[in-house]
Amino acid sequence: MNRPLTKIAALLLAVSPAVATAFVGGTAAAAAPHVVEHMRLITGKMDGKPGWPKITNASWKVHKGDVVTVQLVSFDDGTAPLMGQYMTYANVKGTLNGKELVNGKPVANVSDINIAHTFTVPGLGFNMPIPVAPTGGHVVVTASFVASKTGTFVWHCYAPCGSGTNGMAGAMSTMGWMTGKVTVVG
Ligand SMILES: [Cu+2]
Repeated sequence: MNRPLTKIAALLLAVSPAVATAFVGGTAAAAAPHVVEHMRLITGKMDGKPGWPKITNASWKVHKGDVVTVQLVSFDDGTAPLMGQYMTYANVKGTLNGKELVNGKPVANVSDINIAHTFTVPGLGFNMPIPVAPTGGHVVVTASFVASKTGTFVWHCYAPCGSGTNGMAGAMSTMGWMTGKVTVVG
């Protein structure tokens, strides 16, 4: 019986070390898989729909237990300071060390006046404030979290970057622009 088991284990190891360890009941705990999600935030001018800033990929899927690093490159040079109850999203929340990297520099918050957007996943307690990019340039924001539970979690931008009287319509309320889904599977 040993031989076939070894063969299957080797095959599983090639596919997924974590699964193989679980299957074989290995003594050494496998390191949590680390995945990187690359996102781009482009302006309405860039995507041909003025007034409609957009985050791509708006939806992605990870596995429970993954250490997920979100790397968002924003080209938006316009600010949209947070208002009222949403001002709390100027603070970084739910990341591995309580911070995010802005162009490689660790910060725990972004001053409200410099906020352009947020990438917020309330169901996972995760929030990345996105500062304004320099005109004609970009800003790179990076933060990591552990996908601790399964489910489909809608993310929102809480900066009023859309249209309408309070900036919460248009892109802000349209799936694929300033809202999307993070799916965590078992
Ligand atoms: Cu936004």
